[in-house]
Amino acid sequence: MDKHFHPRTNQVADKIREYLFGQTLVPGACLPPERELSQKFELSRLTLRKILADFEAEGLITRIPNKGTFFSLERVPQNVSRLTSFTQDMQRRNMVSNSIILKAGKFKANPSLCDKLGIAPTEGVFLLRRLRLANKLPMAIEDCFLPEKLAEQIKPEIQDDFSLYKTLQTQLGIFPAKATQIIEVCTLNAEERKLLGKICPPAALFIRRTSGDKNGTIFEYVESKYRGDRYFLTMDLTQE
Ligand code: 16G
Repeated sequence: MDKHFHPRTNQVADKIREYLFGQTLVPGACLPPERELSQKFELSRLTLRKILADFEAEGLITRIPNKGTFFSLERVPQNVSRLTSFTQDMQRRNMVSNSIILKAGKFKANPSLCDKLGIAPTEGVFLLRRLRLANKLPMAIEDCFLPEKLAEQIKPEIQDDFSLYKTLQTQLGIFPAKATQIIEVCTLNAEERKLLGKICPPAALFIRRTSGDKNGTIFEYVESKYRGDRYFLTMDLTQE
């Protein structure tokens, strides 16, 4: 807290902190309006704003011009040296994973995409586009391209709680063994930002993954956009 505040302001700031953060926090939720807070704590809007600026500097809240003030969200670590699925990653963090299926159907693929999947240009490609959620909050948009032949076998399973990796393993005996991943920073377009939530910053992680089984047969090519404010990447390094 700002040491230059008047002692009474410091006391009120503590009360506001208790009031806002003492209750069950819903990350990403909107704070009560400034008017309501200033009336409740008998503060001028100017003093309240100074207090909120302090909370923001501490990373407790995020203020977005013209949108409001929100409880900040925790970042989750993503170990990019391990070949895991979204569902596994969330389970490991005790978060409940879920998806909103945005598209699940045949995709008009170009030769380069078929090449990535290791299939002939005449073979069909299936697109599974999902908004991936953790504890009901949007984390990433994932475009998963699968050879149509493979997708046909798992299509009936595609629901909100569908795990591709789990289904491949349990139903088809396909075990993800090796993947190549490229990570870049990208800017989200308006539609993507709408899907990822109103406090989502415009910068995201753009991850492309090509995965295969132990025989080297490719089963997916995935383009994902991960929210820039929800992730940090970790990796295990070894000396050559
Ligand atoms: C992860 C993978 C993605 C895979 C998905 C399966 C990255 C960048 N991507 O999101 O390639 O298709 O998990 O998840 O990590 P699921 O088994 O939960 O459907």
